[in-house]
Amino acid sequence: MKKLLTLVLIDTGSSLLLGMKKRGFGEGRWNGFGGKVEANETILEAAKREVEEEVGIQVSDLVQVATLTFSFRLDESRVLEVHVFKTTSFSGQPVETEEMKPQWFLYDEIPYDEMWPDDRFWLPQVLAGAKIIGSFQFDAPASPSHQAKIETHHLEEVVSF
Ligand code: 6OG
Repeated sequence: MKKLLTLVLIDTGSSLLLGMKKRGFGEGRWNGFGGKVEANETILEAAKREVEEEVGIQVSDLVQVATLTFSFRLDESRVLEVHVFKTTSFSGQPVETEEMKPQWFLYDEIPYDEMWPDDRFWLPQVLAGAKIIGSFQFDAPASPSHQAKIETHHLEEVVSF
């Protein structure tokens, strides 16, 4: 079954707000903010809710910049469709929560070595203004003891979503 997820990039144009994931899927990696879309909400509502829950700020003017599909060879039941949004507008101050420890990174200091390995393929393009449809096949689901590796990937630039 395909799981729908959101990922929000809070981007000033020269730096990006990331959170260190403290627990659950992706623990120990820097990432944007997001999570599962619940049955009673739209993808956009889920994206805003997750940002507020994970880092305590309210975002508006979300623009979709990517749709990424992740599959895992050794766990074919897990397929993730992640809808990625970017925004420059938010209100409130980022705060650390039980899930995420936030930090601003200048574009050329983004810690790709401590992020999901797919990020270095699509994130620089998205920060440069591109819109991307991407798919990545990992060898296995990540666990703290296993660094998941990308086996194949495909990226396509689109004009709009
Ligand atoms: P929760 O499980 O905390 O949501 N996510 C990924 N992000 C990247 N860059 N690469 C991946 O490669 C990802 N898999 C999941 C989507 C998980 C959060 O992590 C993102 C969500 O924002 C496999 O509810």
